[in-house]
Amino acid sequence: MTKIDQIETMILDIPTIRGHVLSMATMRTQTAVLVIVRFSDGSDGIGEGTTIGGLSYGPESPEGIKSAIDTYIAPALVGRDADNLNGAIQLIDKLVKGNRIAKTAVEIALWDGLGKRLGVSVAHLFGGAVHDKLPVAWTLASGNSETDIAEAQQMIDIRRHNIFKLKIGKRSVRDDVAHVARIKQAVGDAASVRVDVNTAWSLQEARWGLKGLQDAGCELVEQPVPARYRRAMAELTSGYEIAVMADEALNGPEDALAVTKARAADVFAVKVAQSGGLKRASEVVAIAEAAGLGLYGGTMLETGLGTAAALQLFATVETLDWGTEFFGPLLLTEDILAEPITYHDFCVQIPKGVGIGAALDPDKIAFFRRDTGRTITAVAGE
Ligand code: MUC
Ligand code: MG
Repeated sequence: MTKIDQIETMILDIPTIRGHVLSMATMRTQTAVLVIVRFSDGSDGIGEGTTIGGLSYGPESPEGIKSAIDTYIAPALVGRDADNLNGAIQLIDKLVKGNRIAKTAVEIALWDGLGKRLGVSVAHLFGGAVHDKLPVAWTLASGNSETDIAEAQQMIDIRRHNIFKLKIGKRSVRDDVAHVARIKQAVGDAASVRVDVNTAWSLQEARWGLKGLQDAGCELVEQPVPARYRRAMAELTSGYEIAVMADEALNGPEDALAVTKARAADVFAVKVAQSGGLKRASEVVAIAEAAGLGLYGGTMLETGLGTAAALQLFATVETLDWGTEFFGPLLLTEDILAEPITYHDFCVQIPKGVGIGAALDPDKIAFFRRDTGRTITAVAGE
């Protein structure tokens, strides 16, 4: 029997190519928790657990993710059967409440290890890929309409993206709607324009906002109100033609079921990290499919590693009506993979190879690791 021998974690701080202005934080650095699981047969698996803007997006911080793994998850898994993923997932769910991103990081590494030992991709372990590429959005979040328009135009010209998600919610609703209308007018029919409010609006602000966004030609609004405002989300979903997408409201299959029952979204942004891992994310997908809801592959702006893992799962999903946003590595100044994920013709390619189809670049890891690498200060701020 191959056993789990050792679980190593480290924090990486990687600068972003520009400030990424979200309603709750401006990112100038992305921080990822990297997990390396070593197995008794000499093989290994790699995983990533990443959030956005320290503790400003969700309840787990990078430091908390590392600590949860080192203190609680790793000691429970060491010595166990490496090939029994369900056993490991069930044990950790019993021993550790919440901490979905920490669980995700370790679970991805276990899937990667299993795939590598069997000589197959993680998509194969989830029943087989039905896509070799997926449509991929880009987020316009420079904080400036002119810069966003120039960026959008460049992305269309080089055929990298023709779906744009605009980050709004920091300014007044009126200013935000004007910003979205300007960008939609500039790109016209060449691109789909959507917005993500990251929970910043009250229900009344959302009513004004959705009306204005709809008139401006915006197709979808993501998480306009706080995650716990399920009734408000239901009113917005039924009250407007613009599609309403749940993101922060979806923390695993239980939330997916509750949001579905409350008719509180038209579309699910399924994030592997927020779901609690690849298996739990596949369950969220199944609930949306059964309910006839739209699907979108969401990101926590992971590096190439977490992005490769998500691509393995979403390559197995029959219909992603709203595409994906697996552009995380493109927001970073450097990729940490030996062979970066490729993007062209408005799509991201599913990595080939065994496991999650990704290998680390050891020099980049040494450079960006917080404990021994170069120090980068700004993590998130106003
Ligand atoms: C989010 O809330 O969706 C995904 C893309 C992006 O730019 O930010 C994230 C977070
Ligand atoms: Mg979102």
